[in-house]
Amino acid sequence: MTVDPCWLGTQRLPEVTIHASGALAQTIRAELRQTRRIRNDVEVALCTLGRVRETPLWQEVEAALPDEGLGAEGFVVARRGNNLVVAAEAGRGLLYGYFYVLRYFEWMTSEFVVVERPAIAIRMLDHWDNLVPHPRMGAVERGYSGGSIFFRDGRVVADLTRVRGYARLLASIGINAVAINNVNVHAAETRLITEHLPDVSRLAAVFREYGIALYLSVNFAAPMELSDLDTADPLDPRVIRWWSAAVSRVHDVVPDLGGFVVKADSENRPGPHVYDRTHADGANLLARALAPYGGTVFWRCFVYDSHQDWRDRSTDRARAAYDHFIPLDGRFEDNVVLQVKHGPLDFQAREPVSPLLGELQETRFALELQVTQEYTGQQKDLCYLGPWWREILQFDTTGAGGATVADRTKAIVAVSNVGDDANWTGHKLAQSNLYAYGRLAWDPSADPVSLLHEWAAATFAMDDRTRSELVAIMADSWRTYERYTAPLGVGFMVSPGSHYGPSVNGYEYSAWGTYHFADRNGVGVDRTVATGSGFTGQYPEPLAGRYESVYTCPEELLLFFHHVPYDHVLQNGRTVLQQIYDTHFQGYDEVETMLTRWKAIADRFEPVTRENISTRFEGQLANAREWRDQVNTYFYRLSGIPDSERRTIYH
Ligand code: GCW
Repeated sequence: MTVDPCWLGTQRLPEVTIHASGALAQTIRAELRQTRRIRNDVEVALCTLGRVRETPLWQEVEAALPDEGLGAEGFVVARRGNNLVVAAEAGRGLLYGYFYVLRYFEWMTSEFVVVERPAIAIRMLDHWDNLVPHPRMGAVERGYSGGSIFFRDGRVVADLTRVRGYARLLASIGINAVAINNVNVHAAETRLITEHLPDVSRLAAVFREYGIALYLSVNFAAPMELSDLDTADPLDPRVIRWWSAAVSRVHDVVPDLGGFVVKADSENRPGPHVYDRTHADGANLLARALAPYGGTVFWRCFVYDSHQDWRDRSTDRARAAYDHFIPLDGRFEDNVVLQVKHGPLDFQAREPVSPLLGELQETRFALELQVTQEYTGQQKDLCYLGPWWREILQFDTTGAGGATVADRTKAIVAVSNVGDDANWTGHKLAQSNLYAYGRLAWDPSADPVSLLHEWAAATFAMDDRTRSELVAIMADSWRTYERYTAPLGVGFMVSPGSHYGPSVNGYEYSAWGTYHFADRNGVGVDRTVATGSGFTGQYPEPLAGRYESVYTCPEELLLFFHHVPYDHVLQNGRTVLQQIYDTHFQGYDEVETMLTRWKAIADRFEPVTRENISTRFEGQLANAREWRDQVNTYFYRLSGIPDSERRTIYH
């Protein structure tokens, strides 16, 4: 199998000299051996600051150093005459500086000096990979790109070439942490911290070469599953001792372990609630065990009642994360990071930003995104998520010109979309989501469309016009996807279980707390303080008031916050029902246009790519058609109100 080099396939550099030592300098040397050369007059030098005077541009570099220093990951790039110098404090900064030059070399033609430092300290990818394929979820839960690149047949793979390839891709976009196994930790994966440790250490060694820290998802009930303890109570001294011994064993083989990721008391996973203890008790147990080694616990806030009775209108899943965690704010150890999904529900194509991200004051937290397209087309449909993530990162959590999510978050995590398919991500163009995630994690102000250009230029050898056309096809695909799926922020009209394709009422009477409440008069979830679940009250003013009123609520979130009659009139003068029809017709038409435009450039791509993308676009068109017609028919039948433009709605 020829493995796709993704965005590391086309770049070229002239000769480079390295004035640095250490493991990561070795990695750069190895990288250079794989990089194609160009003949060029420019002399590139990479150096640590201690040796910057060995380079011709030391004065430029020293003058550019910020007062606070470059930190472990920052770097300076300076260009003058025929010299180009990259300088960093140490290995990781140098590695990122190297990839920066690789990415932009062709454009670095004039004199300049830049200083780069990541905006967010921990930039992580979480894998939902299973050591043993799960009977329903397979090798990778919500994975759409084949099997796991880490595990096969209940073991860590013997040949780590693919893992090394992954580590380079991640380092090239600035990722510095990876959690290798599913947060749903089943029996086999529980043993990653015992019998599989030698293999875990092999994986850690590969990631270490690229400056990436390895994390493990752990099972809160591990003490019971792996020893004869009959409890996992976080305050029980035996449990405390068990975890500290367990962590010490892990550290014997992975001395630089990043830490643990934990999903507890969530979707049937064990946790501290079983013992009437709090999430703080649970997280602190693991945090204290990890502290002597500098490790961190990522404790997920995806906690809600997954056994809800649909008849019960007093419970609102959207409230759950805030209700569970705000009362505990400040009660977590310093090495706990609360991991918060970007929206209050679950990675839908449109949701408001979780109020926890603005309201946690005393506890470190991480924003959690989903690169794997569980609810956004499963890498069958094209859905470039850069614009969505950028919107989330730039969301003003105060509603009044205050701190954005990017300003507040101490870490950023996303569920990986990578599997062992030859092209890593199933849909070739879904590579762009992985790329954009890394780049936005480094620089949350980056423009998502520029990132697409960057990605496309590095991925495909093609002329500027073709590239611009490809970018144009992709740039708005998230909004297209939003249009043909669940309307106006209502979410969860997906097929239960698989989460691909429409099933308008699929979740309406389920236990998962995800309802749209459509009836003959209207649709949407009343989450107001005045008459609904009170979720809007979790936001500070003026956000709370903005969401509370149907007149000021952002329209793309209208049905998330309000139950409105079908004839409610929107700002564009159209009724809600007409808007539902319009967006569904429009979404489908846009997919058709994407396909037509793609066909016009497809023959400029090599056959494997052409075939991959063409097939998926055909599938996307069928999917969009199904969404359009099911959603439109559903609302037409319920309301009896026809489309004002008399387009086809099946009766
Ligand atoms: O969206 C849901 C997914 C589950 C996942 C869960 C989570 C790993 O459907 O498959 O479990 O989120 O984030 O924990």
